[in-house]
Amino acid sequence: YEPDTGPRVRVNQVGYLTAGPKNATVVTEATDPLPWQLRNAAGTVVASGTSTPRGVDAASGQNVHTIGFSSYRAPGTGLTLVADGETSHPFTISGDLYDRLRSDSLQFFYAQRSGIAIDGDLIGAEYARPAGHLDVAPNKGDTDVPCQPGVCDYSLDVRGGWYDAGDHGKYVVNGGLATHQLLSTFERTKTAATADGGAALGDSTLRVPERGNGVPDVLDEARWELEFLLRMQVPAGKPLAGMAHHKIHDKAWTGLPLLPHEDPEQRELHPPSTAATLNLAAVAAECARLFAPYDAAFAARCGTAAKTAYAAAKANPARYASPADATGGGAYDDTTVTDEFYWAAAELYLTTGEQAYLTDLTASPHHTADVFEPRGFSWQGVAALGRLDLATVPSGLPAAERTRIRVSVTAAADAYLAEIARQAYGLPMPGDAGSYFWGGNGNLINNAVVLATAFDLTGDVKYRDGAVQAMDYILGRNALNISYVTGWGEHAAENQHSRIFGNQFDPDLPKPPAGSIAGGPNAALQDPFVEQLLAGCKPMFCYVDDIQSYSTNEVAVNWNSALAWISSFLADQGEA
Ligand code: 9MR
Repeated sequence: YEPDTGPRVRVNQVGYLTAGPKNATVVTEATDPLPWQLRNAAGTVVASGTSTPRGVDAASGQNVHTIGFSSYRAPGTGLTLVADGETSHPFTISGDLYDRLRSDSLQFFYAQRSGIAIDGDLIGAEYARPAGHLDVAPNKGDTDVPCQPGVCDYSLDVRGGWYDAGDHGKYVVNGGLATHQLLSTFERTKTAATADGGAALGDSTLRVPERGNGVPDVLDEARWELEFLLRMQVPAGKPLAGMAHHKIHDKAWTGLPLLPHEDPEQRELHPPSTAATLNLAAVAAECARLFAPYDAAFAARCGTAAKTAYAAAKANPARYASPADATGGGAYDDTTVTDEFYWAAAELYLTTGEQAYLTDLTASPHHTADVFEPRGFSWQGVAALGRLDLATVPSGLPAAERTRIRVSVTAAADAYLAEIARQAYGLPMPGDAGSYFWGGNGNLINNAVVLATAFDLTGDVKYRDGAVQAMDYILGRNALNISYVTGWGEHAAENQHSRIFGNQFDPDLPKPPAGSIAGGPNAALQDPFVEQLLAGCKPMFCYVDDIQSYSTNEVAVNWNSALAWISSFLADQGEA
């Protein structure tokens, strides 16, 4: 199988911020520097220079050179870069490149909503569909969902929330991470200088049914999932009260495509877990502080749920989701929950200022450890979320403690910058196969979130430039010459694995909406389609834009939330 990788000059196909870094990669046999030219839409050469040979890139197996044209700052469209007889895909130079990606990436969550009819007038007629998983046949839920046999003797109304990914499951740990990233996208507007007070994330900035209700739309979207997460908590009076059920999904796997309202499978609640409970505690604590100005009653409900969940987790510190519980839905198993304890204590402390949470936080092994992994944070490792919020959200932490925490963020960002400099494709991930795993695009963007936070804390543009370079990789500067975001870039992914966006199998169904990001290359080839097709692939080539490849090409709320956070940050950079 030989993918069509187009021109050998690889650029961010969306483009480059006017005053930002501008880097490209050329695949070539040449070992000596090559001349390059930047051409405008009329074909006139507007800048030129010579490339820097980088040798063979381990992740792609390609001999590559890098091209830097950061000093060129004139806005324009239809620009191309020419080197070694090849002309890149066209791109734009502009200060507002990312404005619409901010809203597109957030809009994805509305399209993923469960328990509500999707309004075509809001996001396009092709995305209209009836409400999924209410008590309308052939659906079996989610208004009255029993546990798996033997797990509990009650049923819960767990309607709503977002479908996790290409399946119809709803998982507390992953939904919680995504909700956190939406809440954090909003919370950043209160602390970051370039967020300009958050006007771009206010009411009526998204196409959601709640627009115009006086609440910022990104909070409305987050609330859709928060209400679901709260419903997953074991009610008072039941065994394990206050814990959160780990997940709810179909009893058996369904095929593709399948619209949510047509899913005939029995829905089941899975056992409560410590990880899910702490995840709920953390996100509900954030809810309590962020919704306070808009809906005091809801904020109070979140605050109570957060405290109850945290106490229940302390009383049940080692209830782990089973890795074997993966029929009809993903396992999302995790047997290390010290990081979830740390994150939850951090959020509860930031919201309440109470000494008890600070005591737990300070006693956590993560409090002084380096919590920033080279390969990024995700649903299984969440200590970084606590650390980033402790660094940015105002609190009563002693000044020296705050400084130490902030220095840990910039130190991590420095390490990601060093990695970017080592990589010929400029990504903030180590260059070996271990960086190419299921959902790795999300982890990579999360490293950009750390870089962006370091910029917010210090104003040092080298960190902002690092975040931009990470997005260059996501949007086309890569071995496959593909943008992993639907609708963004000349050659972009469009067939992501999804039961809803099943266009590749059924032309009556839509493709994923613009702003949907694919999981990305996965060298472990964990689905039968790529196992066959891509056997022996070099890590950066272990991806295919086919609906059948769930291990490389699925949509998911946790990587779209990373995209939303970073797009919002980049949209705020404007002409900076
Ligand atoms: O993102 C998850 C990834 O980290 C795991 O390795 C993988 C296999 O367990 O599962 C991924 O999550 C999937 C989940 O299990 C089911 N819904 C779709 C998710 C995205 O592919």
